[in-house]
Amino acid sequence: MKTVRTQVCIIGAGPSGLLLGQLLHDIGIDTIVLERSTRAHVLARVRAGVLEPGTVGLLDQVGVGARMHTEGLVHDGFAIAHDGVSHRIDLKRLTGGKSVMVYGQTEVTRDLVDRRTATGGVTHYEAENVEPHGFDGVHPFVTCRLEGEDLRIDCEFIAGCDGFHGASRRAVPEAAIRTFEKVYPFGWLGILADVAPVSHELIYANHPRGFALCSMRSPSRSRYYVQCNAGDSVEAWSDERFWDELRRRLPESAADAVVTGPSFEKSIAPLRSFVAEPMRFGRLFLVGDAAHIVPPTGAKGLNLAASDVHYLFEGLREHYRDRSPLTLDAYSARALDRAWKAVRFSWWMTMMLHQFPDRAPFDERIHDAELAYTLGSETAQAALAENYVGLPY
Ligand code: FAS
Ligand code: PHB
Repeated sequence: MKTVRTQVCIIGAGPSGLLLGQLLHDIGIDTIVLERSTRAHVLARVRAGVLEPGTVGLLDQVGVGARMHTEGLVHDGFAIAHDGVSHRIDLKRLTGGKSVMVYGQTEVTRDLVDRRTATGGVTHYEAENVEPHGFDGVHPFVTCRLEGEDLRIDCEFIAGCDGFHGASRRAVPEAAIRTFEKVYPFGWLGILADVAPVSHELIYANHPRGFALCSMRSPSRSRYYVQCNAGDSVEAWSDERFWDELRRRLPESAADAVVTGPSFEKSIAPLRSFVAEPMRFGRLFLVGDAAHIVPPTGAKGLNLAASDVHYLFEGLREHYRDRSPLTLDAYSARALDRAWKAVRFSWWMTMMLHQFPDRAPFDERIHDAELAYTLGSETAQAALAENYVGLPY
């Protein structure tokens, strides 16, 4: 078996892996990224759309902010539609000047892939049977199969950036890890269409027929979602059915303004909340979706991955620069503290804005009161805004 060596082996070339790899590369720490899929598959993923200021700052830090600041859309607020009325949440005023950046995860990933290539970072795509080993000792290594050859990568640390279905969390002994999960009884059916967005800001709609979200990728490309049944299939949703259902769930003025057109991407995402504790196992660190999943209602998934990367990067930089273990030792607690607050916010937004078919009458009234209080209270909206733009790192 061929053996190579690096300082940090990163499993997964999604946003977590690529952002961590670039941060480390930029301070001279050697990394190898192993990705199961093809580069084209990674770049074809649609997924998230809203970046917190903290995420924007990290992308600037690794030199991939130019296209984001040119093509991205700065949003100072968004609307919550309920009972035919649209209520604007003024993020900028309620947070003392913070905004969010609307810039698709697809573009973030492309920018990071291009940056890694330009700076000579090593990424192996189509790596098969990737497995972390020896991370409970001081000589961890990763094995995989690359172009038909078995490869061993000796390293000092392993970053498990391989998402919810990756190999890293699976490699942890069952007795060493504790997981928490809530599966929601519905999914999000999302489309992309090259039509002008219905509004210049996002609209989160709560309607008796179900949740809907009006988002975008540019002034000429819209991203829409409707809540659908958990077992629904994309085949059951023609464009016509989608546009009709979306308009039924929006206030009349918005529904009348929807520009329809052919979708070129249509997919259903299941919704779950999931957290694995701890996020460190000796020399293996779980990062991003490998450690936690949130329903996309709060636009937290990608942004949580970014704050995990920030904490892990700080720890690795201190290890290599100052030979101190303190920040690495604090990684799991710091990341989980912020993650659980984002899991709570995403759960709260999901409970408040979706229809739950079997909700008990008492819970229905509590839901109505939650929404009425939030839409009627400046204090409640300030708390919502603080979480939406992202809690401090
Ligand atoms: P990712 O899953 O993005 O990346 C993990 C990478 O590891 C992938 O490239 C995968 O191919 C690779 N990998 C997996 N197993 C491997 C193995 N064994 N060996 C090597 N590589 C392996 N977030 C939002 O904020 N808003 C949204 O609207 C939203 N929509 C989403 C829709 C879907 C269908 C999904 C799945 C997620 C969505 N998310 C959304 C969350 C999403 O954006 C994630 O939070 C984000 O991709 C996290 O990035 P990573 O941690 O890098 O994980
Ligand atoms: C998106 O544009 O894909 C998006 C925006 C906000 C969310 C979820 C998804 O909360």
